[in-house]
Amino acid sequence: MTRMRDCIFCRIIEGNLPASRVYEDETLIAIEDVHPQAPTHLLIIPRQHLATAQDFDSSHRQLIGSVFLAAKRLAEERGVAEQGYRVVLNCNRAGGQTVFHVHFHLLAGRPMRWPPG
Ligand code: DGP
Repeated sequence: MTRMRDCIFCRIIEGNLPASRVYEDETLIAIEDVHPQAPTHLLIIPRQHLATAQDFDSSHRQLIGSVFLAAKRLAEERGVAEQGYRVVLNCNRAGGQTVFHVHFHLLAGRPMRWPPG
């Protein structure tokens, strides 16, 4: 699978940069966010290097579905499914994206405001 040498998340996926892994399978990993914005803040990261959500195409349908099923399971494991959680994808700069390897935030453990900032 394509890896980007200068990509933080590719390095974490390869095991060359430490991270607290909470889940992994053949298509994705989930880690604790290093700057948590909620009591539960996990990052669900596809193993395949895609810079942004704009790189998704129809070949990624199964991958995208796997992300949401992983989010559901992780929320259950964390005991936050019933109280509620949020799954966020930031796309490009104005969307709040800072790491250009596509990833989904799973946030929970506090009330989520709307609209988001
Ligand atoms: P975004 O702004 O959507 O691109 O989110 C990037 C997130 O990645 C941000 O919440 C902080 C987190 N992050 C950045 N570098 C690292 C790292 O080296 N390790 C971990 N665990 N999280 C990181």
